[in-house]
Amino acid sequence: MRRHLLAALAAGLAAIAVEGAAAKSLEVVGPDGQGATMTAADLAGLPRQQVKLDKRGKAATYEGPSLGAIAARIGAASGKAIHGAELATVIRVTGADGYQVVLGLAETDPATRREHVILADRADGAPLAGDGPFRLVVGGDLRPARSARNVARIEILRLSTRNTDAPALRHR
Ligand SMILES: Nc1nc2c(c(=O)[nH]1)N[C@H]1C(S)=C(S)[C@@H](COP(=O)(O)O)O[C@H]1N2
Ligand SMILES: [Mo]
Repeated sequence: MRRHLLAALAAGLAAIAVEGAAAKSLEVVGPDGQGATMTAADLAGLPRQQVKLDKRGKAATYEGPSLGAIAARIGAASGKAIHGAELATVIRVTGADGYQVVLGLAETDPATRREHVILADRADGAPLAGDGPFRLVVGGDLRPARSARNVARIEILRLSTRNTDAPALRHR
């Protein structure tokens, strides 16, 4: 009897663990519109950074994979390839509640900006609770408005246009 109870408990815990792992995923859309699901395992191999977020005087240290590395993983340009038309490529980060934040791709590139931009999965050493599993944290921001909580989707959008009406403004 006791053994059955333990077996049932173990099965229950395993189910919860699987559910937890599945919930730790997000939708990604690459620059050509190709969609996919990125799991915690996909993110585990990416370079991680720590970034301080100031929440009205209360600072917390967030940690997680670089947003630029995530963007590169789903097909965006990175490093020196971020030039020309790619300077008009943006990343839209959307929370589970529909909250949207847009960053220029170049802003997320560690070779371009000193301050890091991360998709945090930990704060002050612990997994994110209600704000998780993922939270956007933009290093250098003076207030947390761009720090989208409960990130559910990351999209790469190319905004560059070749404006034939204004050839003088055409990028090189
Ligand atoms: N998903 C989501 N993220 C969000 C918001 C929101 O409404 N939805 N509000 C933003 C704003 S305006 C602020 S000031 C901070 C507040 O974060 P805090 O509750 O951790 O202090 O979250 C930001 N992230
Ligand atoms: Mo805010």
